Amino acid sequence: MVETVIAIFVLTIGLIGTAAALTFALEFGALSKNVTGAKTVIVSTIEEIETLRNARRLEFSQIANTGSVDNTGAATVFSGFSTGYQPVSLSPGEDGVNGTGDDLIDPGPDATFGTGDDFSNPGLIRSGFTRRIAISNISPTIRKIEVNVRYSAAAGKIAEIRGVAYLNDEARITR
Ligand SMILES: [Ca+2]
Repeated sequence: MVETVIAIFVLTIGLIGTAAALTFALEFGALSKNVTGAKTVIVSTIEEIETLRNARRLEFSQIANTGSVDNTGAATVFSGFSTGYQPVSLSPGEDGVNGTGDDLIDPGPDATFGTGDDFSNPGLIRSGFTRRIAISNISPTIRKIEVNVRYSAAAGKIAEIRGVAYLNDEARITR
């Protein structure tokens, strides 16, 4: 009888141990996925900015945060990258650039931006992440691009990853 009780006790301890390991594995799996997602957001943001420069879709002087954009001589007027932590959108919005103020604007049923049926669509938010793009001048020809992404970590906490890139004014692809 005593041996049976001890055997059950040992088995219970063993099962609790397994359950704890399983919970940890599940939590770590979800966390690892979010870390990967956050890194992807950072890399794609930096690569997009580099591409905008290379393709001359934005002039070097336009690659800046809102309020610091110099549109002098540029083919199109750019409003700049939003400051502070913002939702990550699944759509770049009317300007075709991710990380700007129009990212969550939905063109509405007519699929045309700038018409009366446009609306701000929270369904475009990529949940679980917020992003800050901070662009500063290192010199007249070099800009520092800092991208911070906050993501959901274990136990409801918010963690953060930062990526830093330096961009010069030499577009490698010509039109
Ligand atoms: Ca945009």
